[in-house]
Amino acid sequence: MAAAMRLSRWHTGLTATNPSVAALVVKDGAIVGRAVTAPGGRPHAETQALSEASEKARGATLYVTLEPCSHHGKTPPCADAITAAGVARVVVSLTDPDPRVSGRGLAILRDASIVVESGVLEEEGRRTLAAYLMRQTRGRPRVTLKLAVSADGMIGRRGEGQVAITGPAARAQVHVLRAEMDAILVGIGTALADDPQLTCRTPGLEARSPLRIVLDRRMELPPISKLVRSASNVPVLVASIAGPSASSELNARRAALADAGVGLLETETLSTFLSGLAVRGISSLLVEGGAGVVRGFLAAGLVDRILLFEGAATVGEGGLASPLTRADMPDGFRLQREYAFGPDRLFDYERFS
Ligand code: AOF
Ligand code: ZN
Repeated sequence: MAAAMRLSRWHTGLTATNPSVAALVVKDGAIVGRAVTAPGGRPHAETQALSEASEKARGATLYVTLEPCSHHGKTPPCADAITAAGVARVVVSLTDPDPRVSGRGLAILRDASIVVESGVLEEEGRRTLAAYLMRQTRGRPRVTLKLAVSADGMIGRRGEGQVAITGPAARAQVHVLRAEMDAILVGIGTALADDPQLTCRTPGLEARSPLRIVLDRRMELPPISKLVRSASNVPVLVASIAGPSASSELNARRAALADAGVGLLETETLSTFLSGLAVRGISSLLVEGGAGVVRGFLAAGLVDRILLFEGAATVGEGGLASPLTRADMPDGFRLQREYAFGPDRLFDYERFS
């Protein structure tokens, strides 16, 4: 199961609207089939692992990180495929909270006289599939806040675009983080000041860029911005929360963005915005700033994880104070892990409440 968990993480961020599930078929102590949910979500892990195992699946044990599905979706139920293949025993980490499954997958297997064990490495399963579980049980994505704070507590300099707070190793880590996410978000202030691309540029992982979202009440994202110009390659969504009432200018900007291939989402609150993302199958969201957006998510209690990079560099004169430092973490957040990237450090906090 530990090996399956590692495999599950391989495709994290690539399988929306599905979770990244892994399956291993083991026969006489050897792995004879091995698979993870395919990019885009289908085929599911089990059917691929079973087809690799072929005849060897008969009498074998199947390890799978999530309960096999029981519903007829875009593919037939995995539980039926497992039964048909003659698997003798199935070991599962988590039961599936999807209301279409939710215990029915395990019941199909037991009814076919397959030995079923579930709850194996359940804690690790919860961590591995945390984003999917959040979307299924709370109807919103799991929100991770990422901040880079200088040694003197600043996140940038007034009137300047991107200011180097951390070095190349920490920045490379941010790109890997983007690859694991379904979506990434910045506010319009940051989009205008920095003209960012928000893609994953880690060599070999370029195809794993998440959906890029700009919170932009008045839909002011310029058609000449890097984001809009690349929207046909990597999708962009402009989201307006409690935007102004319709005007001809607003309509013109809305039409220009839509013409450029940018998706539009208009909602009334941060919370309905997040449920709108969940409906679109987004399970994980990385919030990268700026300060106003960070404060908004924190004030609404809609942050689950905080990744705080502490840079060795100082900003000095004209610095913009960080909305958050290690000294003033909101209630409920606990430090889980700590890393060093060259001279910079990363503190990983998770919310427990
Ligand atoms: C599995 N194995 O590898 C995955 C599963 O849209 P569909 O038909 O693909 O169904 C999506 C649901 O399938 C999803 O909500 C979850 O319950 C399950 N994901 N199930 O047996 C897999 N990725
Ligand atoms: Zn399935």
